[in-house]
Amino acid sequence: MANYLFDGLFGEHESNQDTFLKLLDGTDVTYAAFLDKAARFAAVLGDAGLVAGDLLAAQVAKSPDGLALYAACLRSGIVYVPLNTGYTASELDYFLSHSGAKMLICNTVDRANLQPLADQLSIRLEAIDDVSGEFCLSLHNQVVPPQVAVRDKDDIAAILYTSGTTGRSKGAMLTGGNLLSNARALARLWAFGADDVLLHALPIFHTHGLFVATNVTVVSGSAMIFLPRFDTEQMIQSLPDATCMMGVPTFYSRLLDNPLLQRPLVAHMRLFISGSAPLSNDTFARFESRTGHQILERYGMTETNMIASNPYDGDRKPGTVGVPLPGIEVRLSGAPKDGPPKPNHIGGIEVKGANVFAGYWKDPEKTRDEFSDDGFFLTGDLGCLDADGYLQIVGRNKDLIISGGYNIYPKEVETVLDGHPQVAESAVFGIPHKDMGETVVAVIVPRRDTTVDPKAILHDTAKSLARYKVPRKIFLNTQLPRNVMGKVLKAELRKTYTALEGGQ
Ligand code: MLC
Ligand code: AMP
Repeated sequence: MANYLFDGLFGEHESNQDTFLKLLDGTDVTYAAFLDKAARFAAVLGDAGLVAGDLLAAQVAKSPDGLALYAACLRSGIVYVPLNTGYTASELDYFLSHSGAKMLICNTVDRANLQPLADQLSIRLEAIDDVSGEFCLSLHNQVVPPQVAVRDKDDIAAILYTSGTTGRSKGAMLTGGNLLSNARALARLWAFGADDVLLHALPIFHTHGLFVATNVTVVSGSAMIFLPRFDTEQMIQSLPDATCMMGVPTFYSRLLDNPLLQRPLVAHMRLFISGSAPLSNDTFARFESRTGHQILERYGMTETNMIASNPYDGDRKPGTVGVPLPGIEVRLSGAPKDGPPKPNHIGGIEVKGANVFAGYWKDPEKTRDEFSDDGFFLTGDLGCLDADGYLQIVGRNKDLIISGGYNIYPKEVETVLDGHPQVAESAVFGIPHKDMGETVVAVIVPRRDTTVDPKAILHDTAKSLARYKVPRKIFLNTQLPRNVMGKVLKAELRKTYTALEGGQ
């Protein structure tokens, strides 16, 4: 195969006149039109000097063109580095410097803000939606698309940055083999077909929206209702035209808060899938009683794509993430090597298979740290297996907060807070939140002889951190609880402040 991933995903769609994207304004984009746009992007990127193996970073609002840019990179073998649209310039500085991306694509509204950074790093900056700019104009003028680049199964297709427990983000390198094997496995498992219409309201800079939702749709030749973002009313309006939906648990709890979500609205739906964060038993039960549908929960990670899923046919057990996908090995640390899993044994979840990434970009040491000697990836999640082999995630041995499906590593936020002139030290942790599952809060020990202004601290923090990482509340204290080793007792803080906030 000339281009393992691109051909595997899009190979059969070049002249496919079926709808790929259904847009809010009533426009439909066919597969053929989408791939024509991707070919034009590929030509423009080639003219700009990018070749297979170069990195392209994109911080773009969700749009059909944003998605075509992803397809263009796969077509040209350019390594796609999608970035959360919430990242501030100072966060981008790290991603761009570390990745060594040759080009950054943004939206026109952000261009002035990003130009100084691009100049400083000598990165070419282009706006995807500047219709009068040279970049977009040359898109229309392209007539002969370049050859599809030759890419192997093991070539890196994308690098997705994930935060780390040390506060430093790591770039997970995903190969064509990783992405295609997972897309095919999921499409088969969830019985996706050409008649499906997926309601897509997720961002397209993360594994969930970009790989799970988009790649599964493409390998199945189905269509997506491509919403710019999650909006409950919009979802309710779009559900009658969809057959499936994927979302984080917040999508489901927000839908449940809307009285228009009733059985007749979704009677025709084939499948509701949830992931990226724990789906509560309460949401599962309320959704089933209101709609008659059992949400299918699955589990994955940027580094591993999807690992386990509840079945399409068969028991969907609430509170579990189902069984490992075909061909993927899952084991728990400390479990006996042979024989059936011991019920109630809790261990670190370790994974091996074609889904597991190729390592962290420019970080062989970190890569080594996160694999066992026999090649299993250590997820940092804690789980147990029931007698039927269903995996339950019972906790994490990584200091991580998941808010509305976004991961926040406390260390990164603490580093920023600790650098503030009013702060002596800080502890950041998550407390339960009705809408987001967890929300970020901080306890701050003020510096002596300073007047603290929590509002000012939060305002200053938001200058360097994306807003979803900024604590929703700051509590002041004279000291942080520590154990004898001097480690801050986060569990104790979580308990104390959850009680104080009444569980939100
Ligand atoms: C937005 N905000 C958030 C937030 N999303 N804060 C905390 N957590 C979040 N998830 C901030 C905004 O910046 C804004 O801040 C304020 O909250 C307004 O919120 P909102 O309007 O209510 O948020 P909304 O835009 O509706 O977004 C909420 C959401 C969105 C849940 C719809 O976050 C979302 O689409 N989440 C999906 C994330 C996702 O795709 N994760 C997959 C990761 S891949 P302010 O300060 O300006 O008020 C992965 C692997 C796997 O995990 O297994 O899938
Ligand atoms: P990310 O690094 O953004 O890819 O997030 C991956 C993490 O999300 C995993 O390590 C889990 O902690 C969490 N996660 C994903 N899916 C689920 C799920 N269904 N239930 C609980 N946690 C999940």
